[in-house]
Amino acid sequence: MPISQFLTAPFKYHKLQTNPLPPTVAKFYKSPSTFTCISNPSLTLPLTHLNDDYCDCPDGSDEPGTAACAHLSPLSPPSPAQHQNPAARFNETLALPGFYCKNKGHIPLYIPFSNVNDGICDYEVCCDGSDEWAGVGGVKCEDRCAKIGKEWRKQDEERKKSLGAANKRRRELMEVAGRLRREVEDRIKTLGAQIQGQEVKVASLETELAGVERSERGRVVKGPGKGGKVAVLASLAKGRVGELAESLGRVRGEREAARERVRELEQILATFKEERNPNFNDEGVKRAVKAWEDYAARDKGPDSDPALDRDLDEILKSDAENGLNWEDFETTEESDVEVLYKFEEYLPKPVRDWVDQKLRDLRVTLIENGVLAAPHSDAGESKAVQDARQQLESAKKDLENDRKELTSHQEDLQKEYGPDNIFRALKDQCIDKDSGEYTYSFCWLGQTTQKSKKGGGHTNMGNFVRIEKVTVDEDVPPDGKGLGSGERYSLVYENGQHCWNGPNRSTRLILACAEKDEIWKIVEQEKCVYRMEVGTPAVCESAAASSKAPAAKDEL
Ligand code: MAN
Repeated sequence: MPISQFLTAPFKYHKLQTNPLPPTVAKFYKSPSTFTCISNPSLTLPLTHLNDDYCDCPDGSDEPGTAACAHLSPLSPPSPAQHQNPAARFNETLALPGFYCKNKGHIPLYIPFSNVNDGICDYEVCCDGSDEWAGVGGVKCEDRCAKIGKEWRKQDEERKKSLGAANKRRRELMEVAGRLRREVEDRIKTLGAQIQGQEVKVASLETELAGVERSERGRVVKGPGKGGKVAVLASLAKGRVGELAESLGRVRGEREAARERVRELEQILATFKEERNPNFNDEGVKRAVKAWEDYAARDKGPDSDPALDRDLDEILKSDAENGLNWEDFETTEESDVEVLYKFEEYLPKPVRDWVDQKLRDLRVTLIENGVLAAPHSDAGESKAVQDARQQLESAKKDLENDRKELTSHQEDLQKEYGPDNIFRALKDQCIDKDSGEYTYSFCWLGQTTQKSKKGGGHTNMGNFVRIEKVTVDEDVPPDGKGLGSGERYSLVYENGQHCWNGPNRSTRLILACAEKDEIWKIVEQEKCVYRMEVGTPAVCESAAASSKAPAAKDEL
């Protein structure tokens, strides 16, 4: 029996000691007398039943070196993940995940029991050829672990170097992502303060506008166009001002003449009183002298008021001397209101302010009490109201814009940006790849597109909607450009261009660690449903955390 070559009664125990058994289960085979099924301790067998090519234990543990319990094994060969993590193949049925190839000089791996002694050298898993220990059909498998192990270590070295560079790049991306997030947070703070200030400003401009509108309601002159009524008014005013100035000059001259005559008469009467003969007892003269004395004793105030005279001097100066150019008003391009402001400037300031204010207040009161009709609405707004309104509108607009920006930043902070926010650093960067008759591209958190090499526009293959995690189990090609096994980040793009007789186009990106961003593979899984395998440093450390490193290497 070939099996006896592997395990014969006289040195069963010794053979089991040296037989390649995983260190985790070797202890179960150390008993010198009997063997107890690992997962079924109620079943005890004589040692002759071990590796006797007959499956006694329900968990297959009595046949660690033959294919007798292979029917208990999973039909498929161990996956890369199961190679990397042998524990993954232990389940309730099997005590051992497979035949243990110690592979000295390389990495110990499990091979399905069904592959043991099947006449084929499975060097990919059992580089030491131990799976064909029985020499079935004369097959002898040499030990190639030294060569395969050396090649593997070389590649592993390169993989590690590449992983080191990828992790470095990832750390850089993390820094950028962190900085971008902090910028958003800072901007939110700044906007918060800015918005508070703007709210105060808007409130004050609203009050100001209301004040200006109220005040403007008291204005009288309002022409439909520039210079219309004001020009007429200016020309009337010019004539009237001229007449008044002339009259004032004349009255002032007459006043001076009258004063002179009064002085003359007073002088005559004073002389008359001094020089009369008191011995003439003339009653008429006595009464006249008494009346003069009474008149002279009365306080008649100052002869003239110098301040008033100076004002009159100013008023009586010519228009040119006053700097008043009527032509400016008669031909002005400015609005009536502006002109009136200027017109008022030519009145003495205290008078101008007082008159202006009183008149406005009076008009406003009359309008508010329904005594005076409000100015016609079709007359348009005054420049003062327009300016106040414009300032208010502009402040409101700034406030609105800042509020919108704040909301968008706040929403942005709630968005999912992947592990450590890493995709924030890549957002909107795009990667292309030619595949078949198309050039495909994806933009991080943006859009995926397809463009025919024969020309034409881009076809939208989906817009980014969310990040998910998916489990993959695939071989990694020698160049390392493959998804491998484990949990992977996936970016889902949906609602692309509608597909004739099909759905809206959609794309799923599945990401694996790589030194640089690169589309490895594109497949149209079903009509208008695409899948892209993408390498990127963005998921490296998380990838390392989710898929285990090759197991048991230190057991060599
Ligand atoms: C285009 C491409 C293909 C897609 C067909 C569906 O040719 O977008 O990927 O399968 O349209 O009609």
